[in-house]
Formats: sequence, C-alpha cells, structure tokens
Amino acid sequence: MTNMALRPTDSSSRVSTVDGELAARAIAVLERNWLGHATVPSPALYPHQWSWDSACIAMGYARWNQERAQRELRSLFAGQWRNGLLPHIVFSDGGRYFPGPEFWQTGRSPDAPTAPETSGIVQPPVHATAVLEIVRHAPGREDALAFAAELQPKLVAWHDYLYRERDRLGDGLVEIWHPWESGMDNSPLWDAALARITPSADEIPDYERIDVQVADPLERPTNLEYDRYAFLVSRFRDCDYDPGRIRGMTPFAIRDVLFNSLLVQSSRDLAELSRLVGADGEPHEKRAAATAAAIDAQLWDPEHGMYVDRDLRAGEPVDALVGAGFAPLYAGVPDAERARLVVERLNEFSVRVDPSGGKVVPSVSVDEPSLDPVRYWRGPVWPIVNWIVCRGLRRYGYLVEAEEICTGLTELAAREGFWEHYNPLTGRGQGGERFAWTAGLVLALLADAE
Ligand code: 9WN
Repeated sequence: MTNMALRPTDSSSRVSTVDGELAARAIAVLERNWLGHATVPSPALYPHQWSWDSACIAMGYARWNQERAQRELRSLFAGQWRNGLLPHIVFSDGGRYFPGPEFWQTGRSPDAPTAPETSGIVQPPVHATAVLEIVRHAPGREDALAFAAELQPKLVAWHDYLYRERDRLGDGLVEIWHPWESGMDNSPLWDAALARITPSADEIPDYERIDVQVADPLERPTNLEYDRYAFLVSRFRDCDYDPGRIRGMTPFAIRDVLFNSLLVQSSRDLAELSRLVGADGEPHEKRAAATAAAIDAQLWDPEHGMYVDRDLRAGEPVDALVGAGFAPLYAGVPDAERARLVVERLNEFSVRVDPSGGKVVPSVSVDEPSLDPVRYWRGPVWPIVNWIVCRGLRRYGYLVEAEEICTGLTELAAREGFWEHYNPLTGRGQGGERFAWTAGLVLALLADAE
C-alpha cells in the first residue's frame, strides 16, 4: 500500500524536486533495513529492533506504507512485558550485538516474555505519539479505529508501568536507571553520576564489545563507560529485573528532561487515542498536566535559560547543558514568556553548518570546551533531537526558526546521506550509515512541511 504523495519532480519548484528525491532515498533506506516484521536501525551496528527508533520509523512509514507502520509497532509491542515495561531492544534471530539476550538473561523476571527475547530496560516513550500519527494517516476510518483499539491497552500498560515504577516521589516526573534508557548513551549528562559508580575489577562482568568492531571507536562511547553500562545491567539482572528492588538499589537514578517531555506529549496523545476508541482519556490528560508542571517547576534553570536534568542520588541538578534541554518546547511545557527565553537560548545554541543553509541543534553546545564533534552524544547532531526541536518551535509559532532547523537537517541528509549522526562543525555523516530512524524522521519532516 503506497499512499505517500511524493512531491512531483516535474514542478517548476526546485525544492519540490529535491524533496521528492530525498523522500525516495529515505524510503530506499527503510526498504533495505526492513526485516519482514520490523526495521533494524542499521544492519551491521544494530541488527535488532530498538524501541524509540521504531516509533520514529513508524512515523515515517505512516506517510507512505500504513501496513508496514502498523507491523513495525505490533512487532515492538510483541516484546512488551507483563508488567507493562516496553523493552528497549526486541531481539531478532542472529545478528551480533552486545549486550545480546545471553547477557540480559531477562528470563529471570516472571514478567518477561519468553519469545521474542528482549532487553530489560526501556527507552523514551514516543510510542503513543507514533500510534496517533499512524491512526491519523490511515487510509480509512475503520482501519484506523481497529489499530487504535489494538494498541491503546498496550500503551496504557506501558504508561502505567512508567508512572507506577518510575515516579518515586509521586509528583509526575519519571526516572531513568541506565544511560541507555535515555537514548543518549554517552551524553555528558551522565558523567557525574557514572563517575560515582566505581565497581571493582571483579564486579565488572566479562563482555566483548561488538560496536567498536563495526564502527569507528572514536565515534563510540569509551570502554570505561561500557564497563559501567555492563555493571549496571548485571546489578539489574541480580535483582531479577524486579522494579521495586532496582528502584531501591540503583546507583543511577535521573529525572531526564527529554524522557519526561516525550512522556507528556505521549500521554496527551494516549488520551486522544483513548477517547477515539471510547475509553477514558482523562487519566492520561491529568498525567500529562502533572508531568508538564513538574518539568517546569523542577527542571527549569533560570541562569542558563533552558531545562536541566535532576540527579536523584546526588540530590542536585545535572551540571551539563545539552540540545535535549530544549525538548520541553515540544511538549508545550513553558508559558509564552519562558518559551521566548528558551528560543533565544536555542538561537545561540544551534549552528549553521553550511553558511548558506539551515541550522541544526548539536547534542552539546559547540562553545563547550568539552565538545567532541565525533563522539556520539558528546557533540554530534542527532536527527531525533532536531525533529523534537522543530516540532517544539512550530508549536509556539516560531515558524521561521522551525523551518531553519527542518531545512538544516534535511540538507544534511541530502548532502551526506542518512547517517546516525552528523559532525556539528563540518556536517560529515558519522556512526552508522543508511540509518533507519534518520530516514523515518526526514520523511516525517518532509511530509509535515507539505
Ligand atoms: C544502546 C539504536 C540505538 C538508539 C540510541 C543510541 C544507540 C545503543 C548502542 O543506538 O544506543 O541502546 O548500542 O549504542 O544511543 O539512541 O536508540 O539506534
């Protein structure tokens, strides 16, 4: 079923031609990474299904191939745990990746499914938003309602898990227990928390990194970070993935701006989906409002004019300013005056890679002395962050700024191809190549701009 109208290539507008070609190239990337039931982010580096990647990929498919958009999310939710946890990886057969199912050993939890095999942690909740987009783009109302009715209870279970297990103070802000749960693995956001975690040599489990065999090690997290990632997983494994036990012992517990912002919007979208299928939307609206208010009250940093994470173990704000700190715009968190301050800050933070082109938001400010333009979440430009910022700017009516970011990202994709991330100084594509969620998000941006 092909129902995305690619822009005509014979029109007098050059932009239309470029967009049509770019959309066709994005679709080719998704085709190549399609396994038959789900889409891998990148065949060599990530040969399984990732949670928030899939939601973004599905938003791209929603505009082009409805059936595939639905299958993508069905496959992801097949890995959902009985307690509602939506795992960050759903494993496919074969495919070398560390940590694989033998390392996670999620069979220790009575809540984990036996098939498909999964990881035992989560990723940012953008799924209700993706389902609502699929429903909005469905070719017929009956089909849309059937999919909404199928996914709504699963999404409710997912959000119930987050608010039940991750909101220890009961004020609407949820916490992450592992850098991988943020989706921003080696961001400077986690430096202080990880520095406090000092396992002895025999507490670090044996493992072999695969990522550095298939990608440039300079573009990946360090071994020191991986030791801590593996150590944290081993501790969760020792708790049999019981959320109550993990909550009590985890040395890593952070209330993250990006994660909570995505949750606000997803909760609103879940309210809408619920009403569509005749269920009660109000509990989800209330949660969205509580989380939004808590972000604004607790994570706002007036000194820097942006939002910052809070480290629950240290009992203090996280001392790092990152591109994801602009995510509350996406969720409609600040009032108009505070939004103006955030946009002012964003204008300084975003960069023009090509002097005559659009702007993009790096993961870390290019003015930070610690900027590393190639090492993953320590500087590079990530499409997801730019998609979030672009939507946020549109939401507040900053249409010129939104257009600049949208153009900046699509120009990078057109020039370099669909990479995992891009160098904020040169625009060079980095990390994994022909990357699926980059393609999915570019498709979504092109379609939204129509
Ligand atoms: C660990 C798949 C994922 C993304 C994350 C990104 C990276 C994994 C890794 O790749 O994380 O989950 O092995 O580095 O940081 O955002 O979902 O694309």
